[in-house]
Amino acid sequence: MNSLYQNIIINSEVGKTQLAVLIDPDKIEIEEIPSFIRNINRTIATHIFVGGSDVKIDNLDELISNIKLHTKLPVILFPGDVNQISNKADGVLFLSLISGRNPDYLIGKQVKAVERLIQSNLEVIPTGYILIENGKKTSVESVSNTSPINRTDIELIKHTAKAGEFLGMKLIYLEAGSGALNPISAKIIEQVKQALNIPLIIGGGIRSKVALQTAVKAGADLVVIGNAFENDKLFFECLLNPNSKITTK
Ligand code: 1GP
Repeated sequence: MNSLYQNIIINSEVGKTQLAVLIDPDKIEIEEIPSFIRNINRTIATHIFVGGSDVKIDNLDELISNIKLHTKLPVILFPGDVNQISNKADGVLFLSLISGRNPDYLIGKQVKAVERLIQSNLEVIPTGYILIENGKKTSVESVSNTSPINRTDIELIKHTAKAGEFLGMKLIYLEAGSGALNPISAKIIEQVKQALNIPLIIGGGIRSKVALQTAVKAGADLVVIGNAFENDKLFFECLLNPNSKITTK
């Protein structure tokens, strides 16, 4: 069986749009999971990400088990901290915040996570995480106490992403921040994608099908959407998959 990472690459090569729905455990009740996930199953979503920058959840295992009861989509952790690791998921983005200069978020928390990861069956995917300024302070910025890269400094964004690749990271994630006013621009995506030989994830502030398509057209291999699904229970309707069956499991 292919790994999660191999599947991301294969899907990219065949030009399949990859969409991850981000679930923030603090913003959803366990009782809401079945209907939420059934709706997601009807969309073009290919992944479910679980995490957030200031999650204080203690029932992560239960939440993820519940998600997995209702979908076959891979569940990947997008942890904001060491306590957001659950062996119930399929994989984890092993993030290093390479746009920042806070050693805790570059390597400190990663070292603390190792014990849990060794004991898990999670597929660990090393990911260079790059925060880009979008006109408003984001929670990643506050929690990590780091400055984002200015969106006009495309050279620095490109070089940071490429440095991540040279360091051996398998994915680069360009983050405008949850609820960002503006998503990462097509210009940034195009230029970073051109410089990279590894898949590119784009997230933050994407709240329409057009914005998703713009990111994909510019070169995003995988797009992450969180808030749009949380704020509008009918958002999934604009991303319906014509081939999906009503029940998928
Ligand atoms: C946040 O990139 C993700 O880390 C998703 O952002 O919630 O704005 O879609 P939104």
